[in-house]
Parts: sequence; C-alpha cells; structure tokens
Amino acid sequence: MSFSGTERFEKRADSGVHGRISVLGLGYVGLPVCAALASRGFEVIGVDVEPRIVETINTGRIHIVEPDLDMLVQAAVASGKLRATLKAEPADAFILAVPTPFLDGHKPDLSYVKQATETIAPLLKKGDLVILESTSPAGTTEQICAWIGAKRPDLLMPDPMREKADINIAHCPERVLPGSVLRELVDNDRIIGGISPACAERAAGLYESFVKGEMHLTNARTAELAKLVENAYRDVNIGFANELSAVCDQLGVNVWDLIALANRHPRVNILSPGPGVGGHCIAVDPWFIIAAAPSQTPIMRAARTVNDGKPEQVFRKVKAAAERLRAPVIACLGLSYKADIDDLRESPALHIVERLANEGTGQLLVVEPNLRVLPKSLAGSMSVKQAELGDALKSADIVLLLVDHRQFRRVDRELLKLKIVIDTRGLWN
Ligand code: SAJ
Repeated sequence: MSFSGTERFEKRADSGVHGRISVLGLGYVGLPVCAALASRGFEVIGVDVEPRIVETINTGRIHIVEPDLDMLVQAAVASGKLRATLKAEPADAFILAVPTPFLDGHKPDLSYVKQATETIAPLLKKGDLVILESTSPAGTTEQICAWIGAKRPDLLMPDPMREKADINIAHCPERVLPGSVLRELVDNDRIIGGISPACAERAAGLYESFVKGEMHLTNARTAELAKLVENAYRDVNIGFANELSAVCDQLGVNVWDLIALANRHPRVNILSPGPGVGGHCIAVDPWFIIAAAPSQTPIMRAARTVNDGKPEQVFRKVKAAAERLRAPVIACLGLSYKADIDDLRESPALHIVERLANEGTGQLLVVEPNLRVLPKSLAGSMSVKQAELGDALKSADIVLLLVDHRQFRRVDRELLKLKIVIDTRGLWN
C-alpha cells in the first residue's frame, strides 16, 4: 500500500486478532462494539468510569435506548463473553470509544482520550493493538503514540517509515447512526487509518470479524479528517435547508413542498430543515476542522452559525404565538436530539423547551416517549409537566412538534384542527 493513498482491504479467513479485547467507554459507540465482538466469540472487557453503567451492563441490561442492543448485550453477558469493569485489565487489543467534546471557544477537548490512553499504557505488551474509534481532530492518533511512548519507553512505537514496531496503533472512526447502530456497525464501510501500513492491516484484521462493508486502509490523519468531513458535509447541507426555511417564512412558501420539488432534479438532494442540529457529532465535529484551519473554513462556520441559531428562531415563533393567548397551554412533542432515541446531548428540542420554561411562556406539557422522567433542567420548573401524548394534545392551545418520533406520526389530524400547530420537522405537512 502506498501510505499516502488508500487501499481496499482484502478480507481473510482468519482475523489477525485472537483472545481478549478491551473497549474503553461504554456509550453509544463502545457498547454496541462490545456486543458485536462478543457475538463473534471474543472475550470482551468493557471499561467505564461510571459505576452505574458498569453495574447495569453486568446484569445484562443497557443504559441507553438503541433498537435491539438490549438483546445482544443480554446474550453476550449471559454467555460470559462480555463483562464490564471500572478498572482496565490487560488485553490483546484495546478500542478507545470515549467522548471528544469541545471546550469554550470550540477547541477540541482530548482529555478523555488522554486519560484512556494513560490508563492502558501500563498494561500494554508486545504485539498489542490500540484503536481509536472516537471522532477526533487530525493528529490525535499520532498524539496517542506520543503519550504511550512517553509512558512506555521500553516499547518500540509504530512509525510510517519503519516496518517493525512492538505495538500497532490505528484510527478507525465510528460512523454509525444512532437509531440504526447495529445494522450500520455491520453494513457500513470502514475507514482504517494506521500510523503505519502494518497498523492499518492489523486493525482491519480485527474489524473483519464483524464488518460486512468494505474496509479502506489509509493513514491515521486522513482517516481522522475523513470522519470530520462526513459530518461537516451533512451540517452544511442541513444549514442550507435551515436557511431555506427562514427564506420561505419570509416569502410565504411551504419549505417542505419547495424542497420536495427541488429534489426532483436528478442532481439535487437537499436535507430537511428542523429545530436545529443536535447530537454529539454533527454539532461538534465541524469545529475540529474549523479550529485547525480557521481562515480556510468560512462555509463550515456559516453552517454552524445558521444551525445554532435555529432553536432561537423556533423559540421566538412559539413566543409570538403564545403572546396572542391569555393562559396558553403548549404541548411540546419530543426532547431528544432526533427521532426514536433518548439522547439529549446538544438537543435543540430540549434547548427550546428550556428557553420557553425560563421565559415563563405558558404551561408546558412535555411528551417524550423515550424518557421515563424529565431532565433535571426541566424537572424543577413549576410551569413544566411531563404528559401523555393524548392528554397533552387535548389540553393544548399550541402544539409544538420538536422531534419526529414514530409515536407522533400517527396523531389524529382532527385533534390538531383547532390548535396553533408549529411543526418544526414537517412531519404533518
Ligand atoms: N437533522 C436535520 N435535518 C436533516 C437531518 C438531520 O435537522 O435532514 C438534524 C437531526 O434532527 C439531528 C442532527 O441533525 O438533530 C444530527 O442528526 P443526524 O441523523 O444527521 O446525525 P447523527 O448526529 O445522529 O449521526 C451522525 C452520522 N453522520 C452522518 O450521517 C454523516 C453518523 O453516521 C455518525 O456516525 C455520527 O454522526 C457520529 O457519531 O459521528
């Protein structure tokens, strides 16, 4: 393989890794990876810093909402192939799936990656494989090499210019879509970026145990940037759709009809406007590129500004509608950052409901089928109550659809007839 280029990995009968695999970080990425590896017969040790998560998994249950993951984890734990622990243990391969958020000023925060790297450094032995799955700024995998090298001068670190090394280190960015994680984990192509070609080969050898998609080998930096670019591309496309929704509001055009028509062109594919862009990926990752090349990224920055500004626009629309009523009751449908999951990270829906509560914009009846209780930021507010869908629709003057959960698709349109409806997702268009 030319190491500045890319190469398709030819699958082998035998995956180059045997024995024990340790996955650090048991969240939306790490836990499904544990389950997939355990289902392939590996002995998997999942490590997390949160005792509640470790206990939950060890009883065969899961702490997140993700279709079918509960069954897979239950089977893996029952078969003895998966166990969770607070303290890392020696293994033959280590997969880091820890958060990579940003700090104030949108600078990447690599502290979790550093902490995980320093946790495993003393446990490494010759022949081990270290894989970074967390979405990371360009240069992070090289940084991992440097961190391990500083702690373990006895180990020969991999180097692109050298064949020999005591351990292999690669970046294999996760690309799974929350809500479809198990299918995408198996079916999606993978990009595997090695510090050296041998590192990429080793890592691909592990993933071939459960990945049906193609594996594309490259260097670590290209793999890091490719992952960021995928999410930045989506952010820019959603930003365009959100900008169109503001244009349409001004010109009195239905944005959903407009986009559907424009998308009939064979080379146009505009995404959907919404209440803003949430989640831990698309709202975060473009900043890792912008921070690295600030003057080269005006389009990515503009998309971030448009998408971050959308929740405030929705808030103002609801406020204006509420001000026309005496004691408005507002049904707020959905809190998570997108449909059919329980994830509240960077959720525009949550942000909008918090804003309405803080401004005292009427009585808020919040319907979120994926949460048993309201998040802390809302639970203490006198004007906010959790409600069932039917009750909320019956009592509401304003129906604010924030998330296109499947439960909301089936709503009887008759119930909406005499209400002010603000549908931020175009679900009822
Ligand atoms: N959204 C819109 N309009 C759209 C599509 C999405 O407003 O047309 C909003 C969603 O409601 C949500 C946000 O954007 O608030 C992000 O949702 P998403 O479904 O686009 O993406 P994520 O964040 O759930 O997952 C993304 C995926 N990346 C791409 O599709 C390029 C996934 O494949 C990645 O693995 C994931 O980021 C990640 O972990 O990086």
